[in-house]
Order: sequence, then structure tokens, then C-alpha cells
Amino acid sequence: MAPFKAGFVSILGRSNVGKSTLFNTLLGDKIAIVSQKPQTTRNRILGIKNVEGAQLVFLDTPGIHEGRSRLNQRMVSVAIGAGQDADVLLFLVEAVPRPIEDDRKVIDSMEKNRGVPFLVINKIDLVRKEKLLPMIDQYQHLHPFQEIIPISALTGEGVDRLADLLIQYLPESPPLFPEEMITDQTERFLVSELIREKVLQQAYQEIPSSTAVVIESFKEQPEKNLVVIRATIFVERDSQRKILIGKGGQKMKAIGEAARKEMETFLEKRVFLELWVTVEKNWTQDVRALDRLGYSSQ
Ligand SMILES: Nc1nc2c(ncn2[C@@H]2O[C@H](COP(=O)(O)OP(=O)(O)OP(=O)(O)O)[C@@H](O)[C@H]2O)c(=O)[nH]1
Ligand SMILES: [Mg+2]
Repeated sequence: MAPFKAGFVSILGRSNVGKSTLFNTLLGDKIAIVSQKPQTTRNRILGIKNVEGAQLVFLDTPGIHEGRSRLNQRMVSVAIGAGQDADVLLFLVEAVPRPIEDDRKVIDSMEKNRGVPFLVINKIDLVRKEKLLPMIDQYQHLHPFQEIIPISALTGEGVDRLADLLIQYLPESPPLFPEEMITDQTERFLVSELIREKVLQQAYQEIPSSTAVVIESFKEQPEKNLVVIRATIFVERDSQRKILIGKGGQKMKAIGEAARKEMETFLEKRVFLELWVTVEKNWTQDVRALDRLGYSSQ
């Protein structure tokens, strides 16, 4: 019998290239939130996939980007840190031509790491296949990638092949996490992220990436199969607060409804969700507010 394999696979890349979508597709479960807006993911999120003979531990990371706020800096340092102990590094890019210099920062961060580098070209559902060859050629000049794999994280094309290849590169090791565990994130965190996702999706045009969500209370009532959740959405300005609430509270209602539905599926319980919106001026620049809102520097 082949020996058991287990190891860490970090997904790195610029904002919005589809890292979280790939993470979820690889896991076969929605753990990370996804939106059309860049800089959606702010934390390192761990997800575990058990297959016959192997355990793959994936790390989803914030996009590596230029940004002026302290929040931006913390996000980038979280992403770079997540590459440090990985056995395989998935450098994810989009199958749309872009100035390749923009990828320098990510490549530079990868060069210091011991993990085997893969180039994964995502969103191939959006382009004709022959467009990929010149791109591959460009990237090969940038870094000696061990494998180059075109995929669509959205349709799943190429993702099984990617998973098979990953297993080949994992070290021989017993499982690193218990078999029943799928993530290291708490239910509170996952629930707060779902709310942030609905804000990003439903106030996409109006609210830039300056919302944070804190779960104030999470009370289970097992006899009723119910969870009562109270959460606060922080925004930076009063104008944003007004937009989020909407006319007659309509927007907030729609956000709450969408978040609640998904929570119920995920928690397999009924959910009573109460949302508040609070202005916290310049929280994305304030070290103490960042710590309090869940974006510490570690
Ligand atoms: N057409 C297409 N769209 C995709 C694919 N993968 C992801 N997307 C879309 O790209 C957008 C960004 O996806 P995310 O998974 O949030 O990207 P990310 O890299 O995690 O972004 P950040 O967390 O902001 O760094 C979303 O609108 C996805 O639906 C794909 O294979 N094809
Ligand atoms: Mg993401």
C-alpha cells in the first residue's frame, strides 16, 4: 500500500483572481466568502480535505495588493506569512492579459519559501485556449514553476487534476488534523464573514471595502433548534451607514435575510439574526480598532 501523505498548500495571488473560489471548490464546501470586489478575504483561512491516502490542508489568503491603510498592510503580511510553511505554493493568476510586473510582489514573496511552486491559471472559462500559451511563456520566464495548470475555479474544470497533482508533491506524513475537522475557523467567524459577504454583494457599488462585522452574541437554544445571533456592522462614515440601512431599512433587511438563509443551511439550525450598523471613523487605519475587529497583525 502507498504511504499516507499530508501537507499544507497555500493559495497566493493578487486580489480578485479567484483564490477563495478555488479554495471552496477544492474543499467541496463553502468556507471562504467570495465577491466581485477585490480585497474580500482579510484573514488566513484553513480548510481540510481528506481523500483516500492523503490529507490536503489548504490555506486561503488575502490578495497581495498595494494599499495605503493599516488594514491593507496587515492583510498583505498575513498572505506572505501563509506561504512560509507550505509544502506547495499555488500562485494563482487570471487568464486575462495583465502587466506581468504586477505579479512581482507575489513572486518575490514566494522566492523565499521552501514550498514547491505551481502556476495555476484561473478563469479559463473566459478566454479561448490558444490565448493561454503566450501567458504561460511569460510566467515561465518570471519564475521556475514546477507545474503549470489551467483551471476554472468557477466551473471546476481542471480542479480534480490539480488536486491529484498536489497529492504527488505532498510529503509522507500521518494526517495533521482530525478527520472530522474541515476548518480551523469558529462558527462565529464564519457567520461574521457571511454577513460581510452579503454587504459586499448587495452594496457592491456604494460601499468600498471598509466594513467589518463583529458578532456581539451567539446564543444557542437547543430545545428549539435555534441560534440567536446579534451582530454589528462597522462602517467608516455616516454616509455609508445611511446607504447600508437603505430607505425604510430595506437594504439592511435584504442583507440580513440573505445572510440568515445561508447561516441556516450552514449551521443546520434556525437562525434569528439581529443586525446593527455603527460608524467607527477610520477604523482601517487604527491599530487598536483593527485588533478589536479581528484583524490583528499575527
Ligand atoms: N468566470 C470566472 N469567474 C471566477 C472564477 N473564479 C473566481 N471567479 C470570480 O472572480 C471574483 C473574485 O473571486 P474570489 O474568489 O473572491 O477572489 P479572491 O482571489 O479570493 O479575491 P480576494 O479575496 O479579494 O483577494 C468573483 O466574482 C468570482 O465569482 C472562474 O474560474 N471563472
Ligand atoms: Mg478571497
